[in-house]
Amino acid sequence: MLDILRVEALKAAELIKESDFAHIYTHYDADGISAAAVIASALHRLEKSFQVTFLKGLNEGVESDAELIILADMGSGYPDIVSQIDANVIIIDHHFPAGRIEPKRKLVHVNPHLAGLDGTFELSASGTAYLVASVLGENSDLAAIALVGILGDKQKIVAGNAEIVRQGVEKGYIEIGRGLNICSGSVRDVLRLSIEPFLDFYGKEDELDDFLKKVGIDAEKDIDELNEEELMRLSNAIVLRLLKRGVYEDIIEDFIGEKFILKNELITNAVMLTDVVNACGRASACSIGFAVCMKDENYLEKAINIWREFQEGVLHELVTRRGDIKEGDCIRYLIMDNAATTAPIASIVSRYLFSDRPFVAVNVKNSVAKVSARSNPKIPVDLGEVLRKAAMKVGGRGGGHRVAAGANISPDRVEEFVKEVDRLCCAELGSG
Ligand SMILES: [Mn+2]
Repeated sequence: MLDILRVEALKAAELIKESDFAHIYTHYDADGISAAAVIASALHRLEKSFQVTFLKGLNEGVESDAELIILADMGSGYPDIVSQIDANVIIIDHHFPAGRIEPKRKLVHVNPHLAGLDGTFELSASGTAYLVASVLGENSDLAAIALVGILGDKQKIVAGNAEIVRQGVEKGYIEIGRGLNICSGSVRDVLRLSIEPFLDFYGKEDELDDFLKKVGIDAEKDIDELNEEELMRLSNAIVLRLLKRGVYEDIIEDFIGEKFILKNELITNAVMLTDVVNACGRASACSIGFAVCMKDENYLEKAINIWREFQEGVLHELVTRRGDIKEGDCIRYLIMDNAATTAPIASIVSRYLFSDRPFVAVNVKNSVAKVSARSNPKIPVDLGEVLRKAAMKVGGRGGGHRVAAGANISPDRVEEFVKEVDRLCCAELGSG
């Protein structure tokens, strides 16, 4: 399945072997951070040195005098910027390639879309990086780190991703178990702080204690130490709670499906490791998430603390602002001032509080209004297109995917923008 891509990976390996140093540029999310860790580990094993720079996007620019630049989780969408780089370039990306790259020197472009795979669900940047690592040497343990990006980007365990998991399982680095796909820690802590799934216990500690008493589970017990029967009782009760709240059904499947255990990693619960790396990225502490992926124990405690603070921050924001959620004709929206985060809030609201309509979160901060919109595949609206058009109408910029999109607009045109988003959504839903 990965054979065509492997041909490109081999070319990348050749280019890597030619130089002693590579400057890796990567995206600041879990997929980008883990992709960089996969490449860096492979380079390190070949006794090559490297430097990693984390970016929000390639439009921030590349400034390096390295002979070899590796772009991870980015590059395919910015042919103009890549064409300006005066170095050998390897792109290891899974975003849809946009336009022609005219490289100044040698270029290798490893992207699943160029090899008959769908990079949205079938192979992440970390998985593509794993493929390159696998032709550089015996690096099959890195399948576990590749899984962090696969989960972080909410991809499916199919096609290329499934092949990576299969290899990790075969070599004993990944174990597929049963249990709840939820973070690790004491039962009370995990349920209170969980965002995926969001269980709505934050700030409702009494309700949580009641819930656990009814289910008959010790709140202080480590959730990974529950026996099979306790686990069954707890998962049934959680599923019931989620269903009562009308969450989007696929969430239940993700939650009680397979659970991945990463045998050799600092954090063995794959969901937890992904969450921790993601939080480090969001908290502008990418290098700490990267260090954990590189198995540097010195950073583990720091990373867990960042994760905890991040979860608390998002949940606090959500709990204090949920009363301000407004209804349009076809959407729901929330306008915030100086909120710490926008995208995670949009995600939770659309998945766990209201999954029947598109949700738009606007955050006015530093004289820019940042917009995050979310929906799910059951809602027949292309949010990427809607945000692109609505942002353009108010002189801003927007776009993205069907179910997750964003925009930046001027703060004084927020109301006009929200109205236009609502109108476009109604038009697509055929009720406008
Ligand atoms: Mn990615």
